[in-house]
Amino acid sequence: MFIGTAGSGKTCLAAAFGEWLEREMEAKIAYVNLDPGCLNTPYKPDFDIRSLFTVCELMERENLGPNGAMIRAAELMEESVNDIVDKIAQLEADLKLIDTPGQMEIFVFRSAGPKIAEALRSKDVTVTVYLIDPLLAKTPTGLAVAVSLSIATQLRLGTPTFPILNKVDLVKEEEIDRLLMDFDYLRDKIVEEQSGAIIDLALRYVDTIEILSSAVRLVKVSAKTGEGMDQLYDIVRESICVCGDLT
Ligand SMILES: Nc1nc2c(ncn2[C@@H]2O[C@H](COP(=O)(O)OP(=O)(O)OP(=O)(O)O)[C@@H](O)[C@H]2O)c(=O)[nH]1
Ligand SMILES: [Mg+2]
Repeated sequence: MFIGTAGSGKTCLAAAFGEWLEREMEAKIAYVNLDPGCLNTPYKPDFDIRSLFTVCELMERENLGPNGAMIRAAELMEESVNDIVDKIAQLEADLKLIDTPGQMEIFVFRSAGPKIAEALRSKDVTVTVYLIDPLLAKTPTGLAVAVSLSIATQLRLGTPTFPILNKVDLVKEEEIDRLLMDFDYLRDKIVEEQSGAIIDLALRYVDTIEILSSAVRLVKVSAKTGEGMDQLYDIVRESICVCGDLT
């Protein structure tokens, strides 16, 4: 499952990773679109939530604004969890790539996401890839918040969750690498960035993230250049091997 803040690149990464797996690994891939708000997808969905309802339809039928319709869509998703997960389970593929709604709070922080994740886990090994968008994590504190959202996602969905740095073609790599891998360096940079009492809060925030983060290597990917797809495959494959069978 690909999770991330709005515009973090979930849809493009699902498409790029799927194409890479089909080409390099000769894997059979099933694409699942769980975003009822999107108009087009760069992949051809094998299951599409839009076959059940779309945000546009809900706006018209129930006279709702875009956010109200997204929330209504999340309620409908929750009501149809068993149906949705049965359809995903029936897809025959080596890997199923699940693209999730644009705004992660609709999926992760409401009941639909946790219920879908629980039902998926009961049927198959399920792994979450959490996309950190470098455009949202430009400051050291912003980066700390981005990492903590990945931890919150793991807590909500209950699946093994891997934070990855997306859109790596846009970033000056060394700095962000070091900030993400070296918590002391992150603390130093936060002290430089912030002033006053907020420094103390930010430092304690980083302490908590450090305790809660599992020490994994940082995977950096770009849907645009194809960089890092092999490393993404490695972490997904390793977690599948740990959690269950790789068949
Ligand atoms: N430079 C660069 N841009 C990217 C990359 N991946 C996605 N984008 C751009 O980021 C924007 C959002 O990409 P999407 O894949 O639609 O992101 P999303 O998370 O599915 O977005 P929503 O579902 O609308 O929230 C688009 O303009 C993409 O072209 C990448 O690896 N590099
Ligand atoms: Mg999307």
